[in-house]
Amino acid sequence: MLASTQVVDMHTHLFSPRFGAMGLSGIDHLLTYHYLEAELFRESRVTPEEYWTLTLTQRADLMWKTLFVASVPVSEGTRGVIAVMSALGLDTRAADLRAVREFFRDQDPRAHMTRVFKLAGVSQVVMTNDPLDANEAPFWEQVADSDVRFAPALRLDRILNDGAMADAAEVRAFLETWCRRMRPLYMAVSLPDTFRYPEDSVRSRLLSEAVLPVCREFGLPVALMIGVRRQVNPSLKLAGDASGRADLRALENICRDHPCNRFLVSVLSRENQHELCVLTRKFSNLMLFGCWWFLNNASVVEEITRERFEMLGLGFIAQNSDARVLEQLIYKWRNTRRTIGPILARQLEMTQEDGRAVTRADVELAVTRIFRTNFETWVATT
Ligand code: RAT
Ligand code: ZN
Repeated sequence: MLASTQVVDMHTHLFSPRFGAMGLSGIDHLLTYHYLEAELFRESRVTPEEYWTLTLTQRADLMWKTLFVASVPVSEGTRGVIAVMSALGLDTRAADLRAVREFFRDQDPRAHMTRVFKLAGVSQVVMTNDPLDANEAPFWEQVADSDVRFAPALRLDRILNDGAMADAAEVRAFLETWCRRMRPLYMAVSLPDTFRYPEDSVRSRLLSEAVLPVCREFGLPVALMIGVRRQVNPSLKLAGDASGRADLRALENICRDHPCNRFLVSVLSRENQHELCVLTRKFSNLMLFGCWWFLNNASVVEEITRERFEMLGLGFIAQNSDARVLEQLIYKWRNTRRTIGPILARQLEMTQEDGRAVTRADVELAVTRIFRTNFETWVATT
């Protein structure tokens, strides 16, 4: 059942074909994923400064040699590359990447994309679209996207975290324009572990006076991803972020003060997971989603998903992939199915033990809710 259910991947960093080279695919991007770069700097003598002077191909070669040829791929990140290669019929013990690169070069991009979606069991992915990204903005001037497999989400980090705009009226007008142009399923922001709400800050004011009102106007939820400590080690670039325990009273306040807004929430610290479940039980305008980034490892996914079933029943979104490279969909969703399948099965088994026979239809309902319809319902404008 879990294997055949088509999931909706509600937060990724993938791009539809219309965004051209912004959409990453292939072995070189798979190997230079920042989850792996963090591992490389611990296994190789290369310094980040040296590494960043290399070409993409050279970086991928170094990664392959260090983590896959001279070592055994055991970590979640390295096994991901192996799982993708294996699913595509590639030699996972190759001495170098020549044949692997050739394989990707020979693929027809559209047919390959369709194959990846099929292998991953994914019907739709939600992108992360930053209207203030100079590379991305021009693509939105073109005609609407015809590829329904990709849906937009309007990312607010530059506005709420980087001080790109300070005037609430200006931000409001900007967001209204972009909601009309982009037609996002939701707005989204990642927030530090120090996030407070309300507080005397530009972020807090922009949230109350611009973001939340525009979300209400357009019937959009806002996704709050709380607990990232950006650039703890800046020399690692994207791999230089860490996580921190947040004070979830901020979330409590924002949900209570804005009952007409809907919130999608993920928190990065393992230590915050239980209180997030508690808060989700208190606020019907809060939908918990995903096992984010450093949590997306079997051991943690297992622990927090069990807790979620126990405390929230089927009322949460079990996972999103956060994929940055197309083919990562294959391994990330394979891992999710492998880890969450048995947990759900055990949960339903206990329901049965307690006296209610579980039918095939019950299983189907459970699987589709946590991997698809909870999200679809949450973003459906009424
Ligand atoms: O998981 C990641 O790839 C991170 O680098 C972040 O992009 C994070 O998921 C985010 O959306 O901020
Ligand atoms: Zn992300």
